[in-house]
Amino acid sequence: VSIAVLAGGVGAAKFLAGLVQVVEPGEITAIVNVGDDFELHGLRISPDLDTVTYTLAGEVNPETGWGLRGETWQAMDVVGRYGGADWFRLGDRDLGTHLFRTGRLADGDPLSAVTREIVAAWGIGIRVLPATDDPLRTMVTLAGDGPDDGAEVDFQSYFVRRQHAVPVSAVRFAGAEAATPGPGVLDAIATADTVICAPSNPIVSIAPVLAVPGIREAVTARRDRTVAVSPIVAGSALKGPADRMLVELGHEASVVGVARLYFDWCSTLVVDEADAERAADVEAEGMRCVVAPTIMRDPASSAAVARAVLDSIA
Ligand code: FO1
Repeated sequence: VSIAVLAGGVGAAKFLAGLVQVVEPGEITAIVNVGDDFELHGLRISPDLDTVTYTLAGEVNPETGWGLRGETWQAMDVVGRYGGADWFRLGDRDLGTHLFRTGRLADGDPLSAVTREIVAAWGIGIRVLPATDDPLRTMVTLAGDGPDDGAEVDFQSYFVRRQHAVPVSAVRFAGAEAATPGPGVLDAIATADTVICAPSNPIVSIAPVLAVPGIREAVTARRDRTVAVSPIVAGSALKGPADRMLVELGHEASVVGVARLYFDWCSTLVVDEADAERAADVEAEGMRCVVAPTIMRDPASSAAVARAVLDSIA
């Protein structure tokens, strides 16, 4: 078997940590969102690539779901002393990754090659591919009556700096039109026995992957073999602002809203048992609906979710 997984950050990382328990890691390719990437302090930061890598290495910070465990913050304290940007918390260990990535990219190597080196060094058995090596940045237009109304900011300025506490009126993926899929991405989708869309934010994790010209088409060609896990359970996101974002952008924050966004390119939606009564509504949108436990609390429950997803499309 070979499996391609469309992935964002924390939710996808937990799912992948389950999947490696039920299939050979060497058969898994994660195709990871880079729309959250940005530069700070002159450093190239790729949060979703790092969250996936650190989680599979068993080194992710268990309190936050991002960053490294056993972290210290001395460098950030010094940045703060200078009045520098310390709202995006780069731990002393995590900084090593950003220093290495930034230096290697400055040498002229693509993000995919640098990611391969980072992943190899953490001893992870799965393949981790950036959706694209080209610059693609998720940009968020803020709404509401504050001073920010109508301002367009990069993703982290919305998500971390403003703690995703402001409403949004639009999302776009700057650079997407000119981007090309990263090396191996289209092939992984075309040759996979199963394509899985991880339980990640549809608007800011999955959409930027599909926005790279060629990727959505490649997944659509595999629609019969593509299954998604709903990141919305009983109308709420388990983590992050996906539920609010869906509503603010005119969608329904429910498994049915997810089905309307995914049915073009995905045949099957796995929804949590809490949404069992909406399965018929999902099917009315043109997707097969499979009800299973989807909450990932620990390695055992993540493995159970992965197994249910594979069974749903066996
Ligand atoms: N998320 C936060 O809420 N606050 C932070 O200070 C923060 C720092 C950070 C550093 C490195 C990294 O890889 C991720 C980090 N994140 C932080 C998480 C991250 O920005 C978001 O969770 C994702 O971009 C959303 O998928």
